[in-house]
Amino acid sequence: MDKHQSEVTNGAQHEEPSKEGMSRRSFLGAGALAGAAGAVAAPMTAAMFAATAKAQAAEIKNSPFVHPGDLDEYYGFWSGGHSGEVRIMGIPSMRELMRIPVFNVDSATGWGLTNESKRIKGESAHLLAGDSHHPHMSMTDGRYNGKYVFINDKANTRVARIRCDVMKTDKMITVPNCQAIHGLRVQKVPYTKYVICNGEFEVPIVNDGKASLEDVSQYRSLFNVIDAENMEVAFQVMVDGNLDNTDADYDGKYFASTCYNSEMGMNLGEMIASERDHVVVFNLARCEAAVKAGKFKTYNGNNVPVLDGTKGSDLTRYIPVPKSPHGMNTSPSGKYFVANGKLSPTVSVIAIDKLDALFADKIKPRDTIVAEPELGLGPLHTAFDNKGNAYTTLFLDSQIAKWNVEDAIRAYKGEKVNYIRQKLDVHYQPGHNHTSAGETRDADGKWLISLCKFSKDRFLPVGPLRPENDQLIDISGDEMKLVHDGPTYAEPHDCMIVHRSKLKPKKLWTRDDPIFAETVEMAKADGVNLEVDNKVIRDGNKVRVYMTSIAPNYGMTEFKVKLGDEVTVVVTNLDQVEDVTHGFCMTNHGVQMEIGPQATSSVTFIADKPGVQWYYCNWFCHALHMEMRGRMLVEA
Ligand code: CUK
Ligand code: CUA
Repeated sequence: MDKHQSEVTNGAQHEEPSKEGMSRRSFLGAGALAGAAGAVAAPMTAAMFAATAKAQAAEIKNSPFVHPGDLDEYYGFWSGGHSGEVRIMGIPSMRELMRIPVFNVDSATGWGLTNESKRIKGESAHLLAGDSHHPHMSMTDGRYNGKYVFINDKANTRVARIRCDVMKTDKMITVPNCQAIHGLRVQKVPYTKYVICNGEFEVPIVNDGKASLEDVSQYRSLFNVIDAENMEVAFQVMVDGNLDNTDADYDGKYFASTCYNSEMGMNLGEMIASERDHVVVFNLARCEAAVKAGKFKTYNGNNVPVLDGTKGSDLTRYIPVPKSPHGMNTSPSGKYFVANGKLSPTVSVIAIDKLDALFADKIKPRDTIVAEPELGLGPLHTAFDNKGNAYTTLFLDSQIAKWNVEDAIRAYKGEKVNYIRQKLDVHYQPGHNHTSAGETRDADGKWLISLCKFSKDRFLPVGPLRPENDQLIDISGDEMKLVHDGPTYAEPHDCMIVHRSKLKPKKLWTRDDPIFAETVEMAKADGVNLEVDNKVIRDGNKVRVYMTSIAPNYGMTEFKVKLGDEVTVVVTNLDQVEDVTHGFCMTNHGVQMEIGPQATSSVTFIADKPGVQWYYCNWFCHALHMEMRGRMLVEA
């Protein structure tokens, strides 16, 4: 137990941390027996009291109940699906700690409205919607490093990055040459140099309006490799079929993506016609060498190298698996890629240590499959513990199947072993699931989240639109135990659970933060010292209003502009006090924003209404928060 972890637990446990490997059930069992003996026979001895206290401590440790004032042991990062955001959860309490607007517009923080957020959104600043699916944290040597969380936007073919020191989106790109970025993961080893993601929908590779709806021979789906630090597409790999989900190995050599619709059908009937689809494995070293050697083409007027990874290429291998696989998950042992069957009741286990031989053409693609356990109906995604077990969501059965990977491999060889350990009902129709640190070497086998698409009868009815249900499952014992139902709004697809020791978010902004560096530069050019000045700068019909804020005052409580001016208000929050966030809202102009302590934020609007317009602070900051306001006079 590390220091951080012991801080999280309760007082009783500080004296007697339960030992790793000692199951909760056996612990509880011993305590319960001691208690029962005490009740029927002689008064409890000191030893019995101690045993009971121990049992209670063990109970508390695995309880999802986090007492008021206590902190969670894990951060959870949840995608917000077609709400376009990312949410931070506390695990195991399942308390929602924060929302990070990404592809959506956020009225509270001004994300999508402020100049800083528009700069980050770049060419897609005009887009106000998104569909976020897969949040994944950067890693070093196969372990979360607390630096970034990456997330895809299926709706608008984008990838964004969240900076974990401030928990704000700091980069966003639109990926060219493809449509609908879906599966996204990170390179795990040696570190996250690349973010990998799939362009799901196949489109004409030159999509200039000259392609037809009938001839689909030039339609392609692309695998995208993005430089994680500068957030530029390093290269793309063209494949056959369309790509779905993806994951990386623990050797820094291979990426694997599931591929459904290998028939390249354009409607449902055509898409599910063939009995087999495939997993595409990408050879990173060969891809990088091909880019270096200039063995690529460019399309659609951009300069992103596109490699040919279609069948027969030496950059890829196609491993046939039962039809329409969906989730792709690497076991934390680093030994296996698991492709989840979706339309097949099986998952396909690919031995990563056989891939060298596959790429050397010494074995056939199917020779890499070492197990294909039958788990139930609609397997979508698989998570792992640290004891060799896997947990697969069964969408149609509304269950999670716990199975043992090595036993499934033995069964595939013909041995009579039961690899299924347990099936647990979840409520209802689970998509993704995720275990604590389960996509890293730190998988700890404590918690499992099941992201259920339907809640049906689990909560008070709230009209035709119902919440989804994120269920928390204790997997620390031999049996999975459902411990919490958590309603969520549209639509967490995926999540990940990070031990709190991995993250050290800032309490205040630093004045030189790159997120508002351009605004600081603009002030400098205007001769404004943001730390002290409250000034109006006129530049033709553009007006820049610089003001400071310290609770409960704006540094400027009135200013004048002319009707039709383009007004940029820049607020610098000089408060040095944690948690004192101010806001700026210009009434009747549709603009508002958050200004965190020591941050600078700006927003631009047209002064299109003559007369007096009040502006006010919309983040509650002080007993005199209501009084924190001022007037803009728009002269006709
Ligand atoms: S996908 Cu949603 S359930 Cu976008 Cu990861 Cu599988
Ligand atoms: Cu400042 Cu409310």
